[in-house]
Amino acid sequence: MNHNLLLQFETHFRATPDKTLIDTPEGRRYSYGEVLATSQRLAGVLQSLDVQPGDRVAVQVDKSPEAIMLYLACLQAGAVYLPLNTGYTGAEIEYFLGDAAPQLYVCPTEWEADAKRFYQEGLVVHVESLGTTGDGSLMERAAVAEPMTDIAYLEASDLAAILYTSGTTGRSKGAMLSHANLASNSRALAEAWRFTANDHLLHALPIFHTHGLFVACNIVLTVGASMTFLPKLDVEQLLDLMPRATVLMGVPTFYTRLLQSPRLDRDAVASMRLFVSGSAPLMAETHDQFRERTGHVILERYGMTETNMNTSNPYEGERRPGTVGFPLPGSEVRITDRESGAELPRGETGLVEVRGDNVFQGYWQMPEKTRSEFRDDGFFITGDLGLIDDDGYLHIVGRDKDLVISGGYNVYPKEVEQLIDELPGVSESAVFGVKHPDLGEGVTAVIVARESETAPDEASVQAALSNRLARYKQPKRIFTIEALPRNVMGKVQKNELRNIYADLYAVKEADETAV
Ligand code: MLC
Ligand code: AMP
Repeated sequence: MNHNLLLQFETHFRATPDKTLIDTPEGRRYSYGEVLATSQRLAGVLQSLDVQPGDRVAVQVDKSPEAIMLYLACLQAGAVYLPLNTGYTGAEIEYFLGDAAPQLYVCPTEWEADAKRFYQEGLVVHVESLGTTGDGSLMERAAVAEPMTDIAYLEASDLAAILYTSGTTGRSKGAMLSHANLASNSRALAEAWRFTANDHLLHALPIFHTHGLFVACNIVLTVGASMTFLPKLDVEQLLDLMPRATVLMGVPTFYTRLLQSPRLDRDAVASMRLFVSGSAPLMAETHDQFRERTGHVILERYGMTETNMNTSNPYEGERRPGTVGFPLPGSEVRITDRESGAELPRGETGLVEVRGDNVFQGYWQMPEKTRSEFRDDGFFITGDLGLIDDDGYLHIVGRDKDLVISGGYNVYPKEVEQLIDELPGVSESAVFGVKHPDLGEGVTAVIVARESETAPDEASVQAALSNRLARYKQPKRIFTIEALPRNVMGKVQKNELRNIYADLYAVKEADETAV
């Protein structure tokens, strides 16, 4: 049997070729038939560039319908789609390309001349460009390419995608997701959230992460629904488009920002049947305010790049604020003791572990790391801390991993600390998250000067990091302190730092502005 994920979408391409699959706020519209034809030509381009099944195709482009067609082309050709955040800077990109050794790197049109150096440096075999309006060298090639018509024959464990997630050791890890991982999870979600071909999704998330690419797009493609692609979150635009839509998926920042608009009321959401939140904790307060304003109870779910979606609050039944619901069909969740690894009874807090068809194949070229994050019985240790209550709802209560989630993007402090520590005059540093009204957590740093030297000031640290880290990873505020708080074991006490700076980003009552 061919396990290619594309087969899960294929019936809709054939059955409803005239139906709109993707449209854009400026009125561009792509039917299922058009998407199929273009993606088949793009698959033909991949073949002409000698992209073989299993080869990586690194795609670092701005959001566009054509980027989704390229994703579909990779599935068809059996290539491994490797999306990269456009915010990544030179050194970050070089690491990903060096690690994944892609056959092809696709970048925005305006980067193409510069990106040729990756080819010259031997990091990739081909460099092509893709713009947001159907432009770029890749589309020029597609216009004259011979379409690929067959679909690569694949095993369930063959890779569909590699998504890089930053690591606690500072080195990013490529999470390998198979065709069966993605296919099973989108089927489970479509069923759990009652998706049908009549749904229309408002899509304002980036498409280089699990949430915007797999959760959102794969569900739409699985049921033959349609979606509007917004380039990024723009609350007023979202509200303008809402009367045409039935579902919105967002990170918690989407909902806190929507609540700031006086236009958000019951009339504005009259056509909507579902609001989904995930990627970071949704505050119970946001949940309650949203229900009061709109009558809708946001459905919160829990997932990870490595595992796709694990749990969800119920579509029918109580959606409990502050919880992430129950395991999805095909997924198992257990809570274990951090020290002994033994499973804990309901109500007790421990490590969240998951197992199921949704769980990834391991980290690209990191077998040791992969082994250390799995139990012998196949459960994956998420690094999240949680408990299962008496009614079976999972609560995520914290993280065992040193991680900051800012506006739904993960920032691993180690990666930032390593760069700060290299700066002249810096002895050591600590990076941590502080409650932020818009982003959930704001990345914050403290530095300690070398003995009898002066530490660089905030602006110089920010300037030094600006070309080395994506913007969202850069600390919003940086302070110099005498010494890092440590426990008797010498471990830096980030909780203490979080407490000291707890009100740093609090909205000031007087002027209502956030830092
Ligand atoms: C943008 N900026 C951020 C940021 N996003 N800074 C910190 N954290 C963020 N998340 C910076 C920009 O670089 C810019 O800096 C300034 O903030 C304003 O940029 P913007 O482009 O106007 O920001 P905006 O569009 O408002 O973006 C905020 C956001 C966006 C929250 C809407 O970040 C977003 O869409 N996040 C979703 C991330 C996501 O999809 N996560 C899912 C991962 S998958 P300057 O200085 O240049 O002005 C996953 C698994 C799962 O976690 O369970 O889903
Ligand atoms: P990522 O590595 O970007 O996929 O981020 C995954 C992490 O996001 C998880 O391990 C959790 O820490 C966090 N996360 C995702 N969804 C939720 C949620 N609903 N509530 C709390 N944390 C979440």
